[in-house]
Amino acid sequence: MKEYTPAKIEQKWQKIWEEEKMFETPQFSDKDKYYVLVMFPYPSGTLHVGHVKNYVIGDIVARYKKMKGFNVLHPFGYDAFGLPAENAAIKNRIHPEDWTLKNIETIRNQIKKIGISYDWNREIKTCSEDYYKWTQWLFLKLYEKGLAYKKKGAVNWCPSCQTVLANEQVKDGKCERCGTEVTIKHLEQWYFKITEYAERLLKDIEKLKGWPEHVKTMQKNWIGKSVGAEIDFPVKDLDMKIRVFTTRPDTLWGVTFMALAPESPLVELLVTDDRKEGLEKFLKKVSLEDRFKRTSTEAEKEGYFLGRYAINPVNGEHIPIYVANYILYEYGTGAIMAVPAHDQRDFEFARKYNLPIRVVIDNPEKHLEPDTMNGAYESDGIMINSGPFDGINNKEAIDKITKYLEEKGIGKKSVQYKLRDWLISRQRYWGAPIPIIYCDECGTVPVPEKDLPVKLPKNVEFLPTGKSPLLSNQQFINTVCPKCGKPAKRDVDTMDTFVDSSWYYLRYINPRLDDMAFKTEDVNYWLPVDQYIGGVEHAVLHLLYSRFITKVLYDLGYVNFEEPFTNLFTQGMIYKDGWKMSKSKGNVVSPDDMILKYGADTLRTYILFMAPPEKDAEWSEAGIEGVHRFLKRLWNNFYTILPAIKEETSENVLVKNKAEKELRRKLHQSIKKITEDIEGGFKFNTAIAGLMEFNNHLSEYLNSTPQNEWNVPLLKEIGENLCLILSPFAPHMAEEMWHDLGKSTFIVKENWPSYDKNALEIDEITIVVQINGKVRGKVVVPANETEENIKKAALQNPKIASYTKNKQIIKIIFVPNKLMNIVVK
Ligand code: ANZ
Ligand code: ZN
Repeated sequence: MKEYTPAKIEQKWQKIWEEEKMFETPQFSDKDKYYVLVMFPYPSGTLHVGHVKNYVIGDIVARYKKMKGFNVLHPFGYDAFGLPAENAAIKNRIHPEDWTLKNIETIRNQIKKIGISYDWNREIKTCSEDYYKWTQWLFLKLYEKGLAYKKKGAVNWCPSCQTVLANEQVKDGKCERCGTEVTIKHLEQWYFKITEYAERLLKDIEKLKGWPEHVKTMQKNWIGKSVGAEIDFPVKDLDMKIRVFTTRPDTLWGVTFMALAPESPLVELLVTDDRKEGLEKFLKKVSLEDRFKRTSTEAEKEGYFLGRYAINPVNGEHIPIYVANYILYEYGTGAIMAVPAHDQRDFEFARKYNLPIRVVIDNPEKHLEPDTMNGAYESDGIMINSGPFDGINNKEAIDKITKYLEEKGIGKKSVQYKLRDWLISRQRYWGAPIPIIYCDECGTVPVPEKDLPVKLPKNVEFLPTGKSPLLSNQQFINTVCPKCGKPAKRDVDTMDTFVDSSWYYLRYINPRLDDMAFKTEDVNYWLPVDQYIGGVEHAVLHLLYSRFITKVLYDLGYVNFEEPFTNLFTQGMIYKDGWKMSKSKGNVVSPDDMILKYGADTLRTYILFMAPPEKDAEWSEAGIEGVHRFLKRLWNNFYTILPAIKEETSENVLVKNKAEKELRRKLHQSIKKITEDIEGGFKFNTAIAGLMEFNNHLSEYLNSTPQNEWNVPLLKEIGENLCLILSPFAPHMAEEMWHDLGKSTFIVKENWPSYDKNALEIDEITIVVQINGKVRGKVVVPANETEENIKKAALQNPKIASYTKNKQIIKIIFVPNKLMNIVVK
């Protein structure tokens, strides 16, 4: 019998598929389109099996959808700019470009050996000129629309990466990439006005029916919408008002002090002369504190009295004004009305500085007394001490008071978002230059589209110094003004790589187009992406930016859809020895090694069999060996029956006995199960388990049936269908078997099989019988037997009868087709 030699057959079919252009996607077709997209990798080294999981999942979907008759687009590329490449290049004393291109070479070869069905003609690299030219074009489009702007402000600075970071790149006060504590610098930077899209980005989350709930929740929280009111508090003795933002206008009568952010310019204006010196000291102290720690809920609340009072506009009370470390300058108005009785932060502050606490919302269950409270009462209740609003529910009061403030001209309804504008400039080398020129005469001038790309020069000293490396290249900086022709200077910053990846899914549609980023007509045919697959680490950053850019392009009339990704699947990670696979942990498993040892088909099948694909899973050598043995058994079964079925011409399958009927039923049950597992949400592990189970039935049949009694038409039906349902998981092996059957077509061009409903019918079923929850026997009954008759059969069964003898039957629990539990006393 033919031996299973993965190394030989895998290389053979990969070569043939390539020659036959098997996975090239026509731009248009009569078929329905299906766009499968996997998140493209940073080429920052070689791939380990954890990365590969993403691509294998995508490949199952792509191959399956092809067989279901779709025109499938399944492209691949590289997120090739960025800091990892630059840092590694510095470490290895090699140019980032050389380093990146070398890695891309390696990764491409690694992936080709896995047999992923990519259309390699559409491969893109974000670092190539013909790509970043269009990233720069995108920047210009945003600039024209007033959505790209420069401003000076407090920005996140990573001292180790030596560059600014977007808010989204800061996790718990640390650089998302290197873990270094982020500091604050005051710098002039470029931003994209994502805040202008906050409401739409939030509202359209509802449309994302095919996204995991947790990802949608993370986006909602990141956008962070708060509805409340802005209220003006006049300052005593000064002609000035302080505006606050509050989500709780219902607590306005309970305000006992006010607090400003240390960065607020109002602080200097308000402080009385005798308090100036103390203020200096306080501000200095705060400036040394970490901003993220300072404003966290656990942090010690601290403040300083400015010597000044504000007037509560609803009751005329004088309230002291403080500057406090827990107030953020960038949120709301940078100032708050403090209500210690109902806000925990204010409560802690009031206790520390001996400020009054006044309850204005009473707990309906137990009357609140400020002196005995040991924390703020933040729940709902009944309004008290609140003038005309006493006695009503505080929830109701929120709207009423807001209206009241609007009528009196003291305040107005206000909506705030936590989302900040997207800081996109970076003081690093390896990225797309910002296409802007500064001219003494004309000011800020965008580079005209015809002059794109602004090429990233190769000859640059890129060691991080905190300044843009492009500053070191005079040839790059010095240019002429496109408007007036006088000498001018280029912007020396590069764009955040998240700009590159915010639109790459569009470029795959027209990857080689050189006079446009993409064709609207083509993109409108292919998008939105039907299935996006990637890591949950991008739940906010990349996915939010892509949604934003799509909406901008929609508004500009370049695309006719507002959301780029209809369905999103987030895969789990692969662990080894209890740790997430990573080079630094030294626990990576290389796909190349696994392919050498077991073959790509085994690797693919094992990765999917390990666990449900959305779950994290632990790599196990025994596990992959087990899967390899399964494929070998399947192969052996196939080649055992091959000589017989190859000769068989009849398509007419008749089953003559119970064993044949059962085997055919199992086949069609497996087709049904595998189809439903794939369609019904990526249940690849159970689909593979279904294949294994079927293979066991086949072995059983072959072992118990002499060859001259084989039902050959049935085995032929099995042989053909096995190839088809195996093919998304182990495509090389399936293709080899398919061709050995004498087929001249390629399996991915075949139709996915449908199951025969009639074959699924069962004649007899086995019911497990329990007595008081313990299994005591079985009864075999006709498939559609009534519950009553099954009970009778069970109770008459001698073995069961011996357990029920002289006992009282209390009740009988019946699970149809499975189980009967007789409860006795
Ligand atoms: C009075 C009040 C009473 C408040 C009360 C809360 C409870 P979210 O939901 O996060 O939007 N706040 C406003 N601006 C702030 C800033 N820049 N820095 C720190 N805190 C700020 O929170 C809104 C609430 O956070 C606002 O409502 C304000 O405190 C505070 F019983 O006003 B509240
Ligand atoms: Zn000029």
